[in-house]
Amino acid sequence: MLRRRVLAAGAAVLMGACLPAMAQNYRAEYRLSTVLGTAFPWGQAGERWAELVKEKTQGRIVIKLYPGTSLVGGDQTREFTAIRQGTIDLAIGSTINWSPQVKELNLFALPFLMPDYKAIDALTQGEVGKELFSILEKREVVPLAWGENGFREMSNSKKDITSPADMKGLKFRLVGSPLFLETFSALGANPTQMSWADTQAALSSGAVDGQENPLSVFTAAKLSTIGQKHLTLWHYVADPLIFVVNKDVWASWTPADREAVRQAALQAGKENVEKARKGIAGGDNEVLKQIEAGGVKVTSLSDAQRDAFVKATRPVYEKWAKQIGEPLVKKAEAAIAKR
Ligand code: X2X
Repeated sequence: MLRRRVLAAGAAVLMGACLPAMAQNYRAEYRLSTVLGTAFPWGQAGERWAELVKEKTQGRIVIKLYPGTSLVGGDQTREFTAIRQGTIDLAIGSTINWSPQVKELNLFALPFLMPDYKAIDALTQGEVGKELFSILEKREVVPLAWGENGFREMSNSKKDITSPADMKGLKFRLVGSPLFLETFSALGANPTQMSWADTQAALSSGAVDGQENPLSVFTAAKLSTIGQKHLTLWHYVADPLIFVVNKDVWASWTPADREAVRQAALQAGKENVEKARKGIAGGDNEVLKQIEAGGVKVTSLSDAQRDAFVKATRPVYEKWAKQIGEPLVKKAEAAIAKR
């Protein structure tokens, strides 16, 4: 009897010692970085992840959304470094913005690698996706799930574009790694690198003529109202999003809470992909109709027209396949061929 009481008291002391210690490791709030805000599927994914985490951890983990990559002053290509350094606790980032630090993520920006949505899925949901996650783990972030920004279509304020020759001399705003600049240079355009934070003003003032972004971004950012009246659907690249957590933050959580955060990311990612494709994919043209209603001339390319863009950018593809790593690129090409 006495022994049992001593044991019970001992257990109570132990629990008393452990519980506050565990709670102390948890911060009142964790900072989640995204480029786009809640008017866009990307920012909505951030909101949803936070909501699901709160629900699944019974409020133990509270996440605050920082859109506009505001934790790095809007400089989206510095986001990955800030996650590693702990200025950012969690992020949903585009492969484009992290590719300056993680060269393998340039894979998705190889021009015309992915012809359709099935091709994106064949990469993110297959062996290539796993390999990229293990590369990210080696770079000391914890990758949890894939989302999607989308196929990036080209718009400009000057003219309809049906061939690389039409792009000659047009000034395009681009972001990310030199691969983008080289692709647009190969097409004869005049590319300039700029963060999203500066892009709308640059388009409005005419400092740049064009840009490339998914249709969901084109509509939510109302680019047709700032002169972007010519849109070419060329599906040249697509950028998936990746849900990650800083590794020290991850280690500070209990295994059960880590699993809750992972499941929340997987669910928010799945919903995000559906949202990013809504009105765009699978014969549903709602978004395109909306864009045309805004006075935008939408140009689709014939196979022959598209081939001219493929051919012009092929040397860039081949050069960058080597930089990314031929085995990974070959694996991606094989997964797409088998889709
Ligand atoms: O800056 C862009 O173009 C955007 C919003 O699509 C990305 O962050 C890659």
